[in-house]
Amino acid sequence: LALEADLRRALERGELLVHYQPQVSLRGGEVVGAEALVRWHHPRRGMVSPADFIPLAEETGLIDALGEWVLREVCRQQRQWLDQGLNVPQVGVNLSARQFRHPDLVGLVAQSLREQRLRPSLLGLEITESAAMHDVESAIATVTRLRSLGVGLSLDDFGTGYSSLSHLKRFPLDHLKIDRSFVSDLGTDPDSAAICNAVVGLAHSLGLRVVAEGVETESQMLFLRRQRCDELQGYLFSRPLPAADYAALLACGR
Ligand code: G
Ligand code: G
Ligand code: MN
Ligand code: NA
Repeated sequence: LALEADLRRALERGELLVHYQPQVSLRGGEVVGAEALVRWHHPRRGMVSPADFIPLAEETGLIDALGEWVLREVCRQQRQWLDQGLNVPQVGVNLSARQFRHPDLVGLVAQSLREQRLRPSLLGLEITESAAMHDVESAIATVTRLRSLGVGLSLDDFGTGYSSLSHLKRFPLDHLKIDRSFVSDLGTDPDSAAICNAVVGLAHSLGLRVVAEGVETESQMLFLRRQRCDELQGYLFSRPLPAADYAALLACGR
């Protein structure tokens, strides 16, 4: 497959980059974090969406090298911003199911932090609900080891998998991210409103903060604020931004 060979070379050729989507507090409106989202600037195809190449990378095993690159790149970038005097919040990195099961994940995360002398709380990791619930006992063990490094841990795409509450409360997480499918249906589907409401209540009862993803409209934002959701991420506030634009946003918010 042409795309697979291309992706293999993309890493070496520096065609991958990371965009940063800000997350803002629903109370004060300040930027409290960001999600790192990888982008591939292909020399002929133009921008290739991660929705197209992440699944390919998972199937072929390239995700290990790609994921390692993203992790290192985010740590390098956070260090550079710190050295420039920017007051940076945590950046969350997505882990695919295969990365999450990798036997040396904890070592890689620890090494990436150490290399850049980065405070662990400046890095977050997002694991999907389905990856977490696949092999629950070993997933809890992995999250517990990651957490003891001091990094943030979010459960991503929450509401789309099948978390049992008794399992959920054994994961030492700090954020739940409400899947954007529920947010986008807020105005039209009463079930989605009920689900958002239930997720916020559940998260708070477990001591977790809630991020709503994919917030695009003012009315979604107002609804989520009334429901006491903590943070929002979505086009309403900002698209994922190139690193320089995200840094400029942080700088003007100081
Ligand atoms: O930006 P969006 O189109 O940006 O991303 C599409 C999908 O790709 C999302 O499900 C997102 O979680 C995933 N994704 C984006 N960046 C990364 C990454 O660095 N690693 C992994 N594993 N998934 C990512
Ligand atoms: O699977 P994950 O939750 O990591 O994916 C994040 C995805 O959501 C990325 O593809 C990102 O570009 C996308 N995204 C972020 N904000 C919005 C939004 O407001 N609307 C839509 N439709 N997608 C969004
Ligand atoms: Mn995510
Ligand atoms: Na998500």
